[in-house]
Amino acid sequence: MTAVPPLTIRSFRIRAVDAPLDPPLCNSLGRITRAPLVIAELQTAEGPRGSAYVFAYTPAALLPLAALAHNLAEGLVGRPCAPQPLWQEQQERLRLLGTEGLVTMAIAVLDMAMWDALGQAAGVPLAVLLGGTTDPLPAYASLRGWGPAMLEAEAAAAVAAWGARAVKFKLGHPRLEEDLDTVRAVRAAVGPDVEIMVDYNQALSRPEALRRGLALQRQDVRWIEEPLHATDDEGLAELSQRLAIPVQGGENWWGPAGMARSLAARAVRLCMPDVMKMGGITGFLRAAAIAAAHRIPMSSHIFIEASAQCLPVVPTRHWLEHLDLAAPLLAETIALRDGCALVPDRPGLGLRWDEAALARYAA
Ligand code: SMN
Ligand code: MG
Repeated sequence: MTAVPPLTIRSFRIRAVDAPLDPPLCNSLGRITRAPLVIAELQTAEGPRGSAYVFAYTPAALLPLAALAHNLAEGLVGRPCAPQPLWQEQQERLRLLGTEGLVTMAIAVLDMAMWDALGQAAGVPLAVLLGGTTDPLPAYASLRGWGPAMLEAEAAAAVAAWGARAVKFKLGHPRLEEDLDTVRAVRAAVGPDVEIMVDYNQALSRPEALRRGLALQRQDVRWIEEPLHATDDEGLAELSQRLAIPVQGGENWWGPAGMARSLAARAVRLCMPDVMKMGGITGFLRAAAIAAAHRIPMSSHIFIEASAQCLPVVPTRHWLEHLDLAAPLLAETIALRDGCALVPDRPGLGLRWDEAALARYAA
């Protein structure tokens, strides 16, 4: 039994950094070249510290998100480091403002830092504190490129480097034939035994999603992700019924309640809630219970460090998405071997910051 002494929140330090994304992340909307991240560092009165990061998506949201996290953190000073009741309390207190968007993202970074501190205090990885193990997790390579030439090289490199047994990449070219050419090129590069998943990032209309889905299901593609706008549950449900290929989604659901609404509507057959948009570890654990109740396989979305600590206790665990956003800021990144991510054997979330890099990319 791991003994965790009670911890009290003494202070939070909030930092904004603008890290390079190299290579850039491409999709049908363009190229993302920077990762604007907000980092929270918690100091407890008893000594243990915790830290975590969230992704602001666009530089325009970076400083507002940092300010919001800072302001919410002020209200936690002096309170017990008890992420579950504090999460619930924030939901109630922010009810009039509403919790979707930046509010949930700010709650998430504080929640994750608190869970990290609990792991640090216990001296065990968060996965162990949550009652799981640190066994290797099946991971897929989430590719950053766009179009056949870039993607076939990137897919082959992931298979060669760490034995990736699945790859995902973005589609949504102007013409269906270009999407199919891309799938065929990646298939030729990885061979018959590697699974292929595709992601439209909400780019299609309802009729076009049906047309492309019907064509893709003849190509041995394992899922079609976010073909429609993330809020179009009705369209997604209809598409899910008409396609043999599973519709995947969830990275844009806000909180467990948002996930519950989409699953009740039968929008998707596979899910991948985002630990940030769920509101942190606390929200992600609730999401796992919802997925289990619906018997829907659950993968993660980016945030590889926090996701790797939570997936071991997800009852319907599916894949860890491997896309390493924070790598330029970390002294050590999650290792990959034989198609799996190795859950770090360090306490808490296992983040080890590179202080020089944090200073270099400070925003
Ligand atoms: C994605 C979205 C936002 C940032 C990185 C990646 C993408 C995915 O939709 O599923 O990986
Ligand atoms: Mg996606």
